[in-house]
Amino acid sequence: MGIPAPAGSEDSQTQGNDMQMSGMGTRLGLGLLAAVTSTGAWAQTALEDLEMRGQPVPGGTGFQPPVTELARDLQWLDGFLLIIITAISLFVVGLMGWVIIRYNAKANPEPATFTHHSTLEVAWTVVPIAILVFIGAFSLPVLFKQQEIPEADITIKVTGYQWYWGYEYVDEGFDFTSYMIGQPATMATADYDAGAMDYVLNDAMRARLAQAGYSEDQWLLATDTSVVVPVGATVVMQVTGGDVIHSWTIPAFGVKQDGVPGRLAELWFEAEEEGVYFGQCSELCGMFHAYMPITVKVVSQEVYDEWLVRVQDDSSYTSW
Ligand SMILES: [Cu+2]
Repeated sequence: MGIPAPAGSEDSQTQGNDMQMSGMGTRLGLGLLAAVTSTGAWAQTALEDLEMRGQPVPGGTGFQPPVTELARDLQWLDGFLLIIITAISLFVVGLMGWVIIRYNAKANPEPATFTHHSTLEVAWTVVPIAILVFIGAFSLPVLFKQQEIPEADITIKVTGYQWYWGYEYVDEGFDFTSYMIGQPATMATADYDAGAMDYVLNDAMRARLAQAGYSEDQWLLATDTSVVVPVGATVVMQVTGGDVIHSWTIPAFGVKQDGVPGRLAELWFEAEEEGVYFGQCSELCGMFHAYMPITVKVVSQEVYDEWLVRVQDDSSYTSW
């Protein structure tokens, strides 16, 4: 049973493909140019040209724009619950107001003497149960969708350490660590010579961020290496902890999972748009808990394939 396509949808589809094609052409051109000017910089250039999408914005109060079905579901559920909560709050406040005005000692000097009202008591038990069952009918499917882990295209094991992340591409058989830019492990002697200090944002640190393709806006979010995944792929992350409990999350993907030492938990996502997405460790794990952010780069399949080859061939290829 197909839903009839709205008129004109085919046109916009074609237009969309054209735009995609020309975008790919430009990228291919840039890639070739980069390959000619600097051997081996293709994947890196493609990775650095990505749009910064999943990050906090000044004055932002809501959610980050969702890029997975899970995140869209979560945000929809949040709005849905807000409506129910608002209605209940207004009802309770109204009820209290009515009692205060109508039944105070002055307005109602002769109080009633009854102490029970069976119909009312049944109602205030049954109605909240009905509301909870109604909410559950919408929230449980969202929960199950997160927790039923699908067949993976890519499996990545992530381990939280004090205070950085370790990633292992399980099927490809390679692993790497990921530190916040500004953490001592990411700083070279040249950076210190230029005036950089650990965990301090100054001009030298701005230069260090720029060198990795970031700006001041990504300070405390950008990492030296990132998780790279192709757009549209089903990615399963196996989350654990190497010392204490950490928590891996990307808000724009609608995923968050505690990494508990000795246990292997799973989460999954299917990112729909290319870009750079950030998250932060979300379980208080010690002194530098605030300095172990997460960077995920969602790229085209071609860029991902290229990146895979480079990262496996060249162990010194660590900046991405
Ligand atoms: Cu942590």
